Amino acid sequence: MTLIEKIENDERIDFEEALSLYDLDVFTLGKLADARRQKLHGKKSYFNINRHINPTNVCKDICKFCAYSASRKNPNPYAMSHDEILKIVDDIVGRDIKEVHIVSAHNPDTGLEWYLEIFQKIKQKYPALHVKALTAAEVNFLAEQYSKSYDEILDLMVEYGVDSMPGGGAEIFDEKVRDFICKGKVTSEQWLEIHRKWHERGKQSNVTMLFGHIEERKDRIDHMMRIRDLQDETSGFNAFIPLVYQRENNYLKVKNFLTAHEILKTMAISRIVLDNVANLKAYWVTSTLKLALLSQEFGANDLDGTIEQESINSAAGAASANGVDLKEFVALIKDSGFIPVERDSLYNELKVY
Ligand code: V47
Repeated sequence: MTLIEKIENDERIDFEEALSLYDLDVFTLGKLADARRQKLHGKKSYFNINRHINPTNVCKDICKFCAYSASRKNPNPYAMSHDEILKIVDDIVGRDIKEVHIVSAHNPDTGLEWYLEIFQKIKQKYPALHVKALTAAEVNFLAEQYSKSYDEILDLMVEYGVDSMPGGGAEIFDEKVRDFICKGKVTSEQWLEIHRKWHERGKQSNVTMLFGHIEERKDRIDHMMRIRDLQDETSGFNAFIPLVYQRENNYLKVKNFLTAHEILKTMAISRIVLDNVANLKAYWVTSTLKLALLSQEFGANDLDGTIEQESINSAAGAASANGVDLKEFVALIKDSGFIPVERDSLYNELKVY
């Protein structure tokens, strides 16, 4: 049986086979990935109405790719008060927003309560609002900073009202690449352990992959394989989110940037390799809206959301500072030949447009 037949028969492929997929032409890959997508989701493309909040940019870690944290290149440190965060939440709830995605830098000066009590305050006021918050990198930071175990931090998250965990901080799991781009931060093993423990609590999360910097294709496949292994154990990942590296205002000197061709191939390959993760998110913030729409033909079935405001990726050059208008978003998905479906944070359908 050829590799293509194997994929068409929905058989699992191994590392070498996955890597060799990059040798196929982009259209063949697109066709294979689209068949998988259509079996699971037909022509539906999901999104949610959400708002990102990034409460502080003060960070004890130094990731070379990051343009968001306060540093020599971005000397504007800030940390929002809970009242400031609640004011944003008050405003968005009135506009039908159903999820807040709260991610911060690793600020050693705020105290553990500052990180956690805001979730409780939001949930007490708006029990129906989904709180997606704290990456595994933040969990690791809080555990180290306040001498707690992961179990203790994760239990506190549940107690204070975190509904699901975002997929940030995964970057690239290969230890050599990881050491170069973000040494000192949560390790790959720790990142996976934290998500395993979160899933063991009956909770769900996402997983990202930062690509297009110094990693090689084999590192991306390795990253996907480690995710697939954990997902076999827990089934806790809702979505895989490849993040296209943004080049501005950071310390990572990358000469060659990804072509659209390579991004689409990677999308398609991740749909094929991650046969146990239902949703592949084309995060328009880092890929551009146009390429995210095209990614729908290459396996992606989710376009994240309207976002409203975003600070981490836009600091590094992404055109996402102000989100996207809902009407325009829906029209773009329709015009591209897909069915826009508003979902909640756990992928229950809310409205088919
Ligand atoms: O982990 C930082 C990335 C992530 C850059 O779970 C960069 O639904 C590109 O994880 N170029 C945070 N990326 C964002 C994130 C996320 C986004 C949307 C949805 C979800 C979800 C999660 O942003 C970080 C890091 O990998 N990032 N700098 C950069 N220069």
